[in-house]
Amino acid sequence: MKIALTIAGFDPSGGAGIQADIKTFKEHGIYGLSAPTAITVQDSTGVKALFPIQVGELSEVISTLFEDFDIKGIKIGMLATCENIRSVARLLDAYRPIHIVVDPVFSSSNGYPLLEDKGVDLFIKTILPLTYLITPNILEASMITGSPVEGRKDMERAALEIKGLGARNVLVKGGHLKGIPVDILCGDDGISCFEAERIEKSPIHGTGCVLSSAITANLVNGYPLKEAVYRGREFVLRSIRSAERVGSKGYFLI
Ligand code: PXL
Repeated sequence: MKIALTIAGFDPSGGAGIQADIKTFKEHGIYGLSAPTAITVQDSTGVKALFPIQVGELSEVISTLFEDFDIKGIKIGMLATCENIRSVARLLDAYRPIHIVVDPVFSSSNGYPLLEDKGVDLFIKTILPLTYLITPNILEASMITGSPVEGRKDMERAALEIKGLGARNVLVKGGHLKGIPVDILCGDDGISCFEAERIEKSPIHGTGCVLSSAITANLVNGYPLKEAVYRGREFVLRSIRSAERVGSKGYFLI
């Protein structure tokens, strides 16, 4: 059985975070392990509060899993604190799994901060250079590069710049821009564009988590990067199509 690990936040509504990742791994035939970085309090309208896990607890969970399981891929989502970032970077450096896919989660869809203030700079210095693939949306890409990302040309420039900061491959997601959703992949052989139809299901929660864990699963299943990204995006589109308003008030949940 192939095994992947998610290091991310716990979303009790199940649309994002480690539960979305585990469900996605399972749908790809992958056995999923998880290390929670924080407990969020949220319902279908978004995040209300965040309680980070103690850093010692997080590192003990991760190192215990690494000692036992043959982990072929890791998806990293919300890290919540600088201490968690330092600890995860140290552990990744020590164990060096092959596929590290990072969704740089800085805030929730409803605007709640999911990483403490100084975390972005530390993330850029420590986690980003360890990643095989990083998957920022336009807001995250602009926070990483320090300049606005407002169209396709900006996305290409940001992708190249983030690769220059040490990420092996970069997928800048353009879903928040108007028009046909385009994602830009910058890898060793240059830039590729992925286009898709827009499915009107809004507001929706969890798409970023599902995309990064689906790509992780595809890489673990042996697909080369572009194919893994293509299949990951198709999986998210199918998930969006079948998403429902599970709660009584807010988001469509995947
Ligand atoms: O979509 C960002 C995100 C990631 N991880 C967890 C979340 C959220 C947004 O709410 O709760 C656990």
